[in-house]
Amino acid sequence: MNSAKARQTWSVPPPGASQFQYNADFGAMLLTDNGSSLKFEFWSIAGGGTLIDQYTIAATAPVRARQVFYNDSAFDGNSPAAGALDDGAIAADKQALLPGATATSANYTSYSRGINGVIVDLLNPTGTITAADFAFHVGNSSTPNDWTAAPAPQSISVRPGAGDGGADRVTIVWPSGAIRNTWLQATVKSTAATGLAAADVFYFGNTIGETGNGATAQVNSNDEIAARQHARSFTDPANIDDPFDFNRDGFVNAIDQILARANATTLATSLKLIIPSISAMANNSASLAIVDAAWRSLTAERDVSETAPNGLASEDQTLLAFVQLSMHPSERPSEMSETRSRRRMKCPEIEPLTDVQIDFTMANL
Ligand SMILES: [Ca+2]
Ligand SMILES: [Ca+2]
Ligand SMILES: [Ca+2]
Repeated sequence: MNSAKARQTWSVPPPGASQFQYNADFGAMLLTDNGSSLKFEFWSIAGGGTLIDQYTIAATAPVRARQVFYNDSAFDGNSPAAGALDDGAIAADKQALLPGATATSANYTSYSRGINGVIVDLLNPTGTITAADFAFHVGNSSTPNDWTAAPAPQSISVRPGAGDGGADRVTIVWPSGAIRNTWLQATVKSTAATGLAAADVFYFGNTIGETGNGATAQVNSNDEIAARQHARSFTDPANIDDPFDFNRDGFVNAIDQILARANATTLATSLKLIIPSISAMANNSASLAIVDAAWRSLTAERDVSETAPNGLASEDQTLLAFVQLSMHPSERPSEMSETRSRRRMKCPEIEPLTDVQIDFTMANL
């Protein structure tokens, strides 16, 4: 990337060791990702490769997982209470919609009881988690600031260490049917108890009877017919990700057909494939702040004597780092997320890092 001044999007291999050459003439960068930290190494190419500088930042993303589960279904033993059995009812094929991303069928459920269970894994919370650490809103537009308060949860409970990577698993349960055919915005607040540097915002949707069969989330006769055509019974029960088992009882039968029919929508009333406003993304910027700090620290630590001999001190070098670093694998974008720090250097002085740009594109997984 010689003198690259335009935005570029790179594709990267899955998390693990990855290697990028950012400048054919002057250097290379090695990114080593071991899942909990990311090491930047800047190597010269001239002279056979010399390590010029390095910096390691820890992956501290305290929200390790955001999941929706089918509470009170066949998959948690038909128990409306929160507990360890709920882990088996997690909709593994669903992912939280993050601010700025476009909703797909992977972000909403078709569950007949609506959204009645959400799990958040919090790493090392700094206090006792209570309802006061969350906010919930419901709506069906891309402007969540206009949404209304969601029904209050029935319970919020914590299982220490039961979450991803040893995080505490926070289970939030609503009465069945209280939140349905809508989007839910969940906010994990920055509080003394959560220890989050900034609020963490995510979304799940629900539209009962939707099979995810079209370009929209409209529930119509096609969904009903699809349920009819994909029957499941005791002999070949439905898996948790079966798109036709709307009541998650493990069967696909007339009940599911009726659910689709009873919850039919028009295009106007259907669940919208929203793009929750990007402004909310600032709230998810804890990891970006780490990136920013890393770059600033790099500049602060580096001096001319280090850089000039190895050729890095040419003007308008563009260094790229990637936002993989402080993000948990489950939320790493499949498409490139890019952090770019443009460092203007003029020997023998290095100008302050004044134009840090963070180009952050969340893609749906
Ligand atoms: Ca349960
Ligand atoms: Ca449909
Ligand atoms: Ca069923």
